[in-house]
Amino acid sequence: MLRSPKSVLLLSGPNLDILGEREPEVYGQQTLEEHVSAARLAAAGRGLTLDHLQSNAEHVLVEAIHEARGSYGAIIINPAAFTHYSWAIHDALAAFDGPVVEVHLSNPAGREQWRRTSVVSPVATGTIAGFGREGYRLAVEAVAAILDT
Ligand code: CA2
Repeated sequence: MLRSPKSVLLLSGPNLDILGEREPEVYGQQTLEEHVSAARLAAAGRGLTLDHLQSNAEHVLVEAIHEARGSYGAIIINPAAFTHYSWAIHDALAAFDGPVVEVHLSNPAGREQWRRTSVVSPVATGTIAGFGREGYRLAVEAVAAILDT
């Protein structure tokens, strides 16, 4: 596939597929599908196309990041629990040559100690965290702003 600077790959890590079913006080009541729809709407409004992949498997996300090289203009990723320890995702993102926006529904910096480390942040252009249902839309706005400059 030829690289399209106006295309965004949205990646969702483990357990995000069961969002909305438990811990609504932490993650909200929206399902992942609803967050993805909000992201797609925001992308369309900014003239971007958006593809989404959710996986509970680290290697699937790593391979998707590899394949994004040369085909997507930007990556938005909620690595979920992989945020805190996946050096494989860190290394894959480091090899991607466009903007990378890390997004979290909750604010991990205000939660348990083990969530306060992100191994993804050092290779992200920036992070959006703690804005709940607004987070995915804000991540798309951030990407659009960066791709416009
Ligand atoms: O706040 C976020 O978006 C997180 O990336 C969500 C992850 C968590 O491990 C990160 O520290 C922060 C959790 C993903 C979903 O976990 C669920 C747990 C219970 C019920 C439904 C989903």
